[in-house]
Amino acid sequence: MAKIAVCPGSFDPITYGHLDIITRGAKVFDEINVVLLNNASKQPLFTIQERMDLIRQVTKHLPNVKVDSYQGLLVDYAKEVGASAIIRGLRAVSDFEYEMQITSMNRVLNDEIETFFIMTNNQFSFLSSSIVKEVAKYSANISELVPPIVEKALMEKFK
Ligand code: COD
Repeated sequence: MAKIAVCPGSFDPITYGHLDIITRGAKVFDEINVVLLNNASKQPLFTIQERMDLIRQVTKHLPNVKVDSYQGLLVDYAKEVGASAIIRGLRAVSDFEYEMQITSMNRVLNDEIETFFIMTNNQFSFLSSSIVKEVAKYSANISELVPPIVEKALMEKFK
């Protein structure tokens, strides 16, 4: 049976940090479903369609990666697509508390789905979509933080 994992997030927009987690996950699982979900504490800059298009374009070289969006609970989505695992990235100790909280909540909701953490690549340990948006607003060089197509989309948003 194929081992399917979901890689959930806001991806507003996708960065090289996200891409690194997706790429490494795709080496371990047969299929990765990158899924855009609603994070109640975030106000996205990009629409769902824009974010999905960007993820699709930057993952098109990975044949076992699919991109999707879902209005609902992550565990319900995972069940719908037959996934047995959730992949999350960990950057620093500061991520731990939040990740622990959502992992525990997801386990209460469905204890058959395991969460796996992939430690960030050192070079991306400081990187987040928020920090990228913050500097892109001031036309700073973000070419080492996001793929060229994402950089272009950010420049369009802030022009
Ligand atoms: N290096 C490594 N990993 C990274 C990096 C980096 N530089 N940047 C981000 N990541 C990882 C994050 O740690 C995370 O694992 C993933 O990439 C996605 O990050 P974000 O910021 O795009 O996504 P979040 O954290 O906003 O996603 C939260 C969800 C949308 C998954 C969550 O709110 C959710 O599940 N919503 C649906 C409702 C639900 O089911 N709620 C119950 C659980 S609380």
